[in-house]
Amino acid sequence: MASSDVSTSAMLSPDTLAPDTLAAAMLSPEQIAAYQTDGFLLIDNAIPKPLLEELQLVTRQYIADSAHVSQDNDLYDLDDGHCADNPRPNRIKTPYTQHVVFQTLLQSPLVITLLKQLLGPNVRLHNSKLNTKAGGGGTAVQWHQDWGFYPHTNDDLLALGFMLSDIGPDDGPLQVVPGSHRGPVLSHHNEGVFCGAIDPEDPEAKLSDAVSLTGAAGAMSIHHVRTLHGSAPNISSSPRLLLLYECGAADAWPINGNQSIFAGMNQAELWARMQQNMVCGEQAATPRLASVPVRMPLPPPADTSSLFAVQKSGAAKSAFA
Ligand SMILES: O=C(O)CCC(=O)C(=O)O
Repeated sequence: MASSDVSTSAMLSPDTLAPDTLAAAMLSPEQIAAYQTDGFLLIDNAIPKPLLEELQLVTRQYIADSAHVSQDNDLYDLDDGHCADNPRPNRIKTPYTQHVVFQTLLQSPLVITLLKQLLGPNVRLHNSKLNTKAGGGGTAVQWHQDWGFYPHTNDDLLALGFMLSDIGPDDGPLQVVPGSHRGPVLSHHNEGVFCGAIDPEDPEAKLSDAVSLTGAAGAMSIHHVRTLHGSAPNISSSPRLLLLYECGAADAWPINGNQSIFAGMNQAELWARMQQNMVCGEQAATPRLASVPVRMPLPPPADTSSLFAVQKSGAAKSAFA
């Protein structure tokens, strides 16, 4: 879908959103402390209604348009059972580069204010994704730490998760293990191959402590890059829509070479992409090296085209029925 296909984005410039969103964006000292302790936050009513409605409209259109696609491609990851009569995308890939409305949200004062409070003045977008877990059993995401996929020179990275649908217990909400971002980086390997998921039996995983991040459409979650998380199948009748932006301090540089989102780029292209992905502030050529535990996502499984492909082709152990 071309960005011109959809309605009102031009009216929703980041500036016009300021009055509605800044109040939600200023985190209290208690919220910042909770994020540091627990590795996640939940904020209700984060997206102003006109923008939420447009995000929902655009998302519904992408889901409907997936009916014309029969296999995974640069735009869609498809669920088992997907067909023209019953479109079931798991994910719309890199929504930030697909439609202006997803740029409007990330560049809004809400998001920039939040990001600066948690990551400092210079913030770069790592990746974006819109997980559209279909109703009637849409795919589980097995337990993992995002850090297992994309280690950096320091761990000042997080994922913003915007709920574009109401998300209750039956919808396969994101679940997180409080405090796990301060613990070890768990093995995401099965029989020596990266599988993008931990072993649910790993005694260090403490999955019984997990909490579900539910909320009404317009709410948002934030989770640290090392926070252990996953989600069960969606057993409700409608899609669960979670829009994720993974962002980091600009001095956190990816260290997984060809497995990173900069795969295959030459030095000039890499630098240009880093500049393009800046959300606020400046990209410097001076990575900050922190003492952080790292396990490389290597050797790779047969299919590394998406998280779903990694977990499937790497034969990740399922924690969900
Ligand atoms: O959509 C979800 O429930 C989890 C998504 C996630 O962890 C991911 O895409 O990395």
